[in-house]
Amino acid sequence: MSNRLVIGTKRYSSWSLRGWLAVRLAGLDVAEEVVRLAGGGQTTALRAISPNGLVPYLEHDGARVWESLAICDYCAEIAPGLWPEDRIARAMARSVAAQMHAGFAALRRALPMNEGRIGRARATPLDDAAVSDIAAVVALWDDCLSRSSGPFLFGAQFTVPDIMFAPVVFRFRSYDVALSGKAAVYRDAVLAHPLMRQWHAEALAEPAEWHLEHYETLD
Ligand SMILES: N[C@@H](CCC(=O)N[C@@H](CS)C(=O)NCC(=O)O)C(=O)O
Repeated sequence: MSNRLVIGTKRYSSWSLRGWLAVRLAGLDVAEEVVRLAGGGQTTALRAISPNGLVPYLEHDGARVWESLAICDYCAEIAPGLWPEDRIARAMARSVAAQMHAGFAALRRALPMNEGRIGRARATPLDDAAVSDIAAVVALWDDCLSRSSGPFLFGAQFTVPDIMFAPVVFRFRSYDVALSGKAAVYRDAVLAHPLMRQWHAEALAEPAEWHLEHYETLD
């Protein structure tokens, strides 16, 4: 078994971004394999690679790990700073990360990640469920940030909750979702992180043939 992290098209693959951030922050020495996504779960090549037929997927020193949150947890065994040290803060961080992993489906549906799109709001009004998801995310961030020394959700380190929300930050920039106060400062800190900048640059460098019309024409 090789040491590798398999991810999808960087322009669109929000779950891949989470796995990649965890692996990079933990400093795992793995080869990166990017699979061109067909969209809508139609990337048949993935079925022969990962047990859930999805990316991200990690092989590391004999371990096989799939599901982004499991990859975060695996990386945190190697780099414990990926979770807050304090037990009570860690309990909250785990809950926040799990809430993002399991939820906010309406937001994800209405604002799919597209790193080629910057600052263009959806012309079609967002449905109530998406608006309510955005408000819930901002409330959750505000709650964490009110207890955090900043700039991230649980202090100075980029931890798993920040990883889980990183694609949401990209989406808020792409679709020009207005933020203010602590949430806006947090968004800017996440966008300024060197790994976020690297992912964005690499997404823009992908071949134009990889672009999916559905996401590029969303209005
Ligand atoms: N719950 C999974 C979701 C993974 C997922 O949906 N990945 C998408 C890419 S963002 C995928 O592999 N899609 C396959 C496809 O589009 O064919 C996780 O947390 O890793």
